[in-house]
Amino acid sequence: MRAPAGSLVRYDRLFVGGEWVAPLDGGLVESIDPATGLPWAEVGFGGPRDIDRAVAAAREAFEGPWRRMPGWERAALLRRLADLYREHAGEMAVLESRDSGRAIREARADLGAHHHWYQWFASLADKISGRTIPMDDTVHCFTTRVPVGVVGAITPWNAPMLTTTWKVAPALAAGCTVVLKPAEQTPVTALELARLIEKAGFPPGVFNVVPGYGRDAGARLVAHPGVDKIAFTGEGRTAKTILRNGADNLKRFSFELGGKAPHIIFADADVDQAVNAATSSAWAVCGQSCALGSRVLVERPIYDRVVAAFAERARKVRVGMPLDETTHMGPQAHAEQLDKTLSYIKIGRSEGAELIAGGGRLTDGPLANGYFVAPTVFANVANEMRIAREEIFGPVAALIPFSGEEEAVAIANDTTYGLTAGLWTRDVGRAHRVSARIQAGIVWVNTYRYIRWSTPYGGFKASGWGRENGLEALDNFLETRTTVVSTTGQFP
Ligand code: TXE
Repeated sequence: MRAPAGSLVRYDRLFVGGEWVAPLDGGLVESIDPATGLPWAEVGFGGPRDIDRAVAAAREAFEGPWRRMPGWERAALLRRLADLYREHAGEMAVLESRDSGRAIREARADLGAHHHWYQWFASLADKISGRTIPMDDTVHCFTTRVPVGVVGAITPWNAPMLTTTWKVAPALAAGCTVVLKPAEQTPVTALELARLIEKAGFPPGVFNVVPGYGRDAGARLVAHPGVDKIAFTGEGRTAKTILRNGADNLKRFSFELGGKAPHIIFADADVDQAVNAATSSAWAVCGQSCALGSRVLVERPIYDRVVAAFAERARKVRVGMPLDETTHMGPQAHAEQLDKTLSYIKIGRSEGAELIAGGGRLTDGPLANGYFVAPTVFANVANEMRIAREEIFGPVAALIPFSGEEEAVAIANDTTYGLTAGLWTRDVGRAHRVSARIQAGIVWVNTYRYIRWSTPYGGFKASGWGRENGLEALDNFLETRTTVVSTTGQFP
């Protein structure tokens, strides 16, 4: 499955029905290392016929061994997977770093925590239960929670394994089977996950991976009548296409889409802490995360101080090769994202925002051919500007001044998105008052991007449908069946 092919690492097989198979459609596609702009791996991409086989395998497993397996046995398999994941997280972090350009220390910290998701959802797998419903003494009414069926998981390239883990752990815990279609730019770690699932001893067909393009493999998965549910992370526009294409059999959908999070810093905050959080969240994952506080709202009395601190921090970020242990920030994950980020930097300038740090591509020395962008800070941004309204997905912070709570809330909510938000204040009353008015799925107060397996995560408004993580994540993969049994045998 994984073999050196000249200077390229080759992953030429798909994982379908518990076997490593050559694609029927498609063929080998080069995966580009965004730090060099050169291919580093060759990956077998599947197409519609491969999706068809994977869905058939997932259906067979769902109707057969997986449906019959008691929750405690599913839990044991998930625990075994958690142990294997922990063991291999270091190697997988290196592969994710090569494929997506994430700095190795960030990738290692991220992947090093994923086993907790498998452990935590394992602990829920044998506790999925319904309720008894009071009606009257002629009937006994109860509900059962049953798996939704075959899940098509479609993931993006910015945090390939995190977005996969957030879907696969609850889906398997709920008793669903999965066909995973990873992003075309970052397919490698999904195949490594399949190796771990195989090693853990899951029945064939419970988990399948078909790397491929969105327009053929992804589109077929979405339209396939044998798929009961699509769990997707990616762009809002893609989500709308998916909704239309998957409408025929009225599949279930959960969507985790973009964000343009307000990170609000009041003048009474611990400004140093707030700046630490706001700057690190502006540039983490090279700006390519939906959770980042890309709109930094700063109360006027401390505005100049925060602007100066941002500029200073931006200059200190060590941008470099992803596998270098000292690197803070790697390149953009692929060439289109590089172009997108650079184009927004141009837009910000033309809109009249004040560029106070960064502002372009970095091409010095070893960075010459990679997709590196300098950490960029715009001050005096108005919320009407495109750089404050549209998701850039690059290391670009927009600093917006405000006066008082009312204006902070108005600006924070003046967006089509509603995924995450942050606020910094020492006033406990204000913390509760303001956070209660923010239209976002998660609001962090005096902290930021603090997420665990148990924390429900998902968007209001155009940021998505449903919640990942937490007990709520299981709802994505379960149906409720109500049973009413007559105790008298009499009708009515
Ligand atoms: O995402 P797409 P793209 C945002 C971010 C970024 C922009 C574009 O702003 O700059 O989206 O990224 C699959 N049927 N986010 O174009 O297209 C595709 O193969 C089925 C935010 O790469 O949404 C990949 O596996 N599947 C986001 C996945 O969808 C299709 C993370 C995501 O790709 C498909 C990523 C189709 N018709 C980007 N078309 C976040 N929420 O964090 C594509 N795909």
